[in-house]
Amino acid sequence: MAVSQLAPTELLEAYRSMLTIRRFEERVLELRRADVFAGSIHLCAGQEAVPVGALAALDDGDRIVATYRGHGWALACGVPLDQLMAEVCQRSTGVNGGRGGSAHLMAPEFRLLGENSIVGAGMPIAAGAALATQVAGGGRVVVVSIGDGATSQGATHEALVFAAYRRLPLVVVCENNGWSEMTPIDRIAPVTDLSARAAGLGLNGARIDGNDPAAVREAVSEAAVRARAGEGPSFVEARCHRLWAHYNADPEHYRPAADRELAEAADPVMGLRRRLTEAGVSDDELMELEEGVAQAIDAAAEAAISAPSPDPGGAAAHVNAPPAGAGDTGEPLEERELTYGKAVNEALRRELAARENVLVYGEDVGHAGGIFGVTRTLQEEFGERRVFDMPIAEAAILGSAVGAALEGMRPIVEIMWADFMLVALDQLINQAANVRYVSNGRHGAPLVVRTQQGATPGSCAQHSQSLEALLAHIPGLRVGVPSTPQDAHSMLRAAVADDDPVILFEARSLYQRKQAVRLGGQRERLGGARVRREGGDVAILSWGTMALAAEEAAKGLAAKGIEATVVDLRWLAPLDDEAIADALVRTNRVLIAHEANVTGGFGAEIAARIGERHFGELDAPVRRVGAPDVRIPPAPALQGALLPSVASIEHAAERLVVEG
Ligand SMILES: Cc1ncc(C[n+]2csc(CCOP(=O)(O)OP(=O)(O)O)c2C)c(N)n1
Repeated sequence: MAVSQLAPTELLEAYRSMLTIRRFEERVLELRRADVFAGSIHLCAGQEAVPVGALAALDDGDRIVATYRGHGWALACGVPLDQLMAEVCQRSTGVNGGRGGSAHLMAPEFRLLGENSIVGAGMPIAAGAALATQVAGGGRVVVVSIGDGATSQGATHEALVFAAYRRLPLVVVCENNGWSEMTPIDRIAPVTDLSARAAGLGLNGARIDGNDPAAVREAVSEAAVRARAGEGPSFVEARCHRLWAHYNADPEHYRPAADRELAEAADPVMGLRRRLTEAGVSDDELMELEEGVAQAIDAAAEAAISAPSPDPGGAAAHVNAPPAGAGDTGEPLEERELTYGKAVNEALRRELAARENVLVYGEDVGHAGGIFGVTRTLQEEFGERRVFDMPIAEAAILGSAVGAALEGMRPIVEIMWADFMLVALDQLINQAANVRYVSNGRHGAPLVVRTQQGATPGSCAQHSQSLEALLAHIPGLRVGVPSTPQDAHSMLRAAVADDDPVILFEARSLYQRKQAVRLGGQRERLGGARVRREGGDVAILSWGTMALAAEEAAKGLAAKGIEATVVDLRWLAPLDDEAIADALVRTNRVLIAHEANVTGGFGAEIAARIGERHFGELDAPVRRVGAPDVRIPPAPALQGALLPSVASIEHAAERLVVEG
């Protein structure tokens, strides 16, 4: 359908929406130049027909994920003009109270799951939102907008592979304006027919005129019909022009004048106005509409300028919701002898049974039941809809968990080895961790990542790291390191109940350890250390594999007449500062033991906190035992020389008591 085939009222409405976006962008550029707010803005002038056409094809329940160039999408979604203007101006009245700004705003209440300032990162999130609606049988469609540059991103590729494999109701709208920031797409991509790239991954592809809102509407509409019919994702390449610079301060020294002239000649707002005139709409009618748009923009700008800045007193609020409290599982209390791995399996089984919105997925997790057998039989019991295998695509695993969580699911995803998480950390650190804060506390990403870590004989330097400190460093994430079958079970159940992203670092070396595990009854709260042993001479603070080693070391110390308190901290975020203070008061000597490398290990954080809060109370400096700052080799003889052990903990604790 060409523009001229739209009904006159539709044509006028499209013009009003596109003009509103254009005037909005002009005004925020002026406000930025007048220093009404700080930072960069990426404006979408020249691309207005894409969001306007796309939204015209969608239903009220559908969802949108946009890029940082997303003001047009926000307006087309119906985010109120004044709230959007105030957000771009970083005011308290903004849709996110000034926490999203121009490039990272979130407004799920208006269908906009969020903009994204990380190129390509919205793709796996959108795929996850599409997964959520597919699982829930909701019939929704998720539209994700990306630029041409974003088609080269790993996260984009992973999301397309995942969406095609699961036939997710996802419509990718690629706004191909020919520029990846300052570089033309044909300089960096041998295949510039971007829909062909997607076709190679099994998606329906279409290449359309992105200056024409009717062409966009038609293509998105067809894609949405296919998506709702269960026929999977589509890729709509909307060819358009970036009318202005990449961002407000970009001098565009790299851009040929001819390219800018081409963009000006193709201006979709002016083009639509000409067509309206040709269709017989009078100048008076157009001017009245234009006056109305101008007044609305003026009012929104004035309101934003005079709106208060966010209250600095609230700057630290909404990083996390309160941790999940204790609760009744509604299951009879029982005790069973289980291995650590089986205890995790039992927690997953019970959560899948208890909550329809729990999903369990990851690489080899479904059919095979996990490379360590931890998810065995869950797919048989709960079906492929809720327990399934993922492509080897960690960004898709983690990002889809964010999107699914935003849409009401409680995904529990497995990253096979903690080392593999490193290829996709963006989705945890830049995405999951931000949701609550950026949305001003209105939304969360309640997902659980299970992974396993640590060194075992033969494990190479890429399969042996202890990485908990990396994630405990990130505000917004919760981090647990269970050391026993009971904790592996109970902490996972607490994690699923929590409203924020939780990462649980299991220990591969402990999967076969057995213990009588209490199941059912009361679900424990999230957080809190466990005192494994009490003694007055020295406190050993530890977690994960070294918590067990510390208990063993304490037995050796006892044989020498040294009584140790052993605290298994279990959760590093939130950290049980009280348990640390109690142990310190009881002993006045603290040893911290962890398997991770010492520099920047979480022990450093604990030592610093003790220094800040308890300076002068100790009889000896805080000591740490951990792996030295060396890569981990597979040869057991070399590992043995590096890794902390029962003996090294015992030796360090003894020295602390004897020598101070
Ligand atoms: C992961 C990542 N790498 C690099 C950047 C810096 N950057 C911001 S915008 C941009 C260009 C993106 O081009 P495209 O996807 O075509 O979108 P457009 O700017 O044309 O809307 C780049 C490289 C970023 N924000 N995120």
